[in-house]
Amino acid sequence: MTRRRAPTPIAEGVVPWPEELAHRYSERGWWRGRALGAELLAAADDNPDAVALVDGDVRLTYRSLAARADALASRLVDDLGLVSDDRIVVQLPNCWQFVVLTVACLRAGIVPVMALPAHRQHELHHLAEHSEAAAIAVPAVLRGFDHAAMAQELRQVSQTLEQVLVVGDEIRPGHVDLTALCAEPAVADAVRRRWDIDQPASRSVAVFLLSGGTTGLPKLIARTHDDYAYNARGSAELCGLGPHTVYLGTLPASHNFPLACPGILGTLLAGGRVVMLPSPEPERAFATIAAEGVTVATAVPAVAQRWLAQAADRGAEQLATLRLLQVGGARLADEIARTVRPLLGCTLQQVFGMAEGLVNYTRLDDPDDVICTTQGRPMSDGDEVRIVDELDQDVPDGTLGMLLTRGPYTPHGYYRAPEQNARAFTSDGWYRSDDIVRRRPDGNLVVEGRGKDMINRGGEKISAEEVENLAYQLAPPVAHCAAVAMPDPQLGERVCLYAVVKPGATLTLDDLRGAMAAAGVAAYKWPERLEIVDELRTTKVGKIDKHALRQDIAQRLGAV
Ligand code: OOB
Repeated sequence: MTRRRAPTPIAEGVVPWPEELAHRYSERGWWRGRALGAELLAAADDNPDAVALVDGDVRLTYRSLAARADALASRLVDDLGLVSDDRIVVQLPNCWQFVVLTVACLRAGIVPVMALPAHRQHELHHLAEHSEAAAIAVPAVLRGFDHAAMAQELRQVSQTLEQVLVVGDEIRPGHVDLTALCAEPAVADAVRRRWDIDQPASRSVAVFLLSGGTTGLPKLIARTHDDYAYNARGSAELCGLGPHTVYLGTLPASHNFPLACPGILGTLLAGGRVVMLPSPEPERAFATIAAEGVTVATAVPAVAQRWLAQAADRGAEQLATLRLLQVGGARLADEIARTVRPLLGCTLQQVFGMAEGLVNYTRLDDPDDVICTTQGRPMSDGDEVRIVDELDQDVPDGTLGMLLTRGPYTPHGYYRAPEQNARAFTSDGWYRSDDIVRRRPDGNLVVEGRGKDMINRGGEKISAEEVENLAYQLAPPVAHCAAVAMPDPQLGERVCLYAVVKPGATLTLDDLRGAMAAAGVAAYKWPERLEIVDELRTTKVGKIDKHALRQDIAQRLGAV
């Protein structure tokens, strides 16, 4: 018998699906009414001795992963005082502890807030405050940066953060050694039974993902057990994952793509093996693919391009087991898509997804034309997609328009964000992705641009508004400014800031970047070029003409 703990399954600030849709999603079997942790444990029961997780020398069987996750869930609650629906900001690199912690949270109904390793005080402070997090999990030191010290500072200024969990060799007094907390329990049965009985409600929040963002700071997307389990399971089925699958994600694990599309969670639900690697650097990735017999890998276009260059230079012998390379997060150029099979010897799958829900995939048996020139079609029959003009009127197939979507794994609003929700969702719950797409007669979507004011730096989404706000706050010489995407051969886009400075003042790119560094802003958001101008031209309605600025910088760079 399952005891439901949460008095109300939907936490305050979370926008639920209307009951009528929820009913339909359950009836169709997309929502199974089970906690995601229970689904993962069921997969573990089917394959207890199979290796579930590999990280360097660490290899955990499904039995061990399940026991450690349940034990960690108990320790988080009993030793650290966390309770169901508490939030924990998770900022870990791709390591085995990330997976054990995520599964533990899913078992205990503690909600991970999926931060990125590149985030710094500025972003993490906001995430911790907005989610009222009780704990944060960080690496001790990563790429020379002392995350434990940063977490300590965050705790000092936070009203809610109590526990700092650290992965690393040296743990400071007052911090918790997460690796020790992930140890196998002496008696696995007892912890297992505890969390089998005491399960989170399936409609409660399983994880908070971060929106790519067009507003000042990232918004939180509450993904429920029902919806996120379907996201991962449906994607795993579509990609043909099974016990034979060896999965390598090269993006940070907390991103929706490597986490659940089908990613780590989809692979585990299918009984496959997940290989954690902290960096997508080609030499090491290729060696890992060879050593572990990786069959499915995920990359953003910028990483895929580096792998293609490596294969062109040195051959692809090490990729003999690789059957599928998923590429998404930003537009992959058709010419590059066409080189994947010849150079890497595997099938390409284009993935056009969003943390807000909807994920489109090209299918494994699609003709080359579809795989190389489209971004695929929705994962589920329950996904509804509309392509509309400025008046929200549907446009015919083949015509460019904005994508609106609704479905069994696309929530109807951001967490605690009524104002943004009024803009980003229609009154009947469709999410406005603001991507400019066209639908081909065969149903596949082609991403042709975007209406939103965002910079997509190799898959890392940067809100132009956030960069502008930071420039105003941190660089006093700035009178007016506009952040725009400048074209880049490696990353697709980088941040360029146009600025008008106050009379007599000066500003250099180094000043600006230095100020952002000092304020603890994640480095991927720092402008990489500064254009000082006399004025910023405006459109007829008085908005800064960003289209003209984008054209201007492309021209200056000789990209058009
Ligand atoms: C993925 O998720 P987010 O939340 O980081 O970013 C979503 C946005 C989309 O709205 C679109 O603007 C862009 O990223 N995008 C693509 C794309 N995939 C994402 N633009 C063009 N072509 C693509 N293939 O990026 C994400 C989430 C799940 C799976 C895959 C990607």
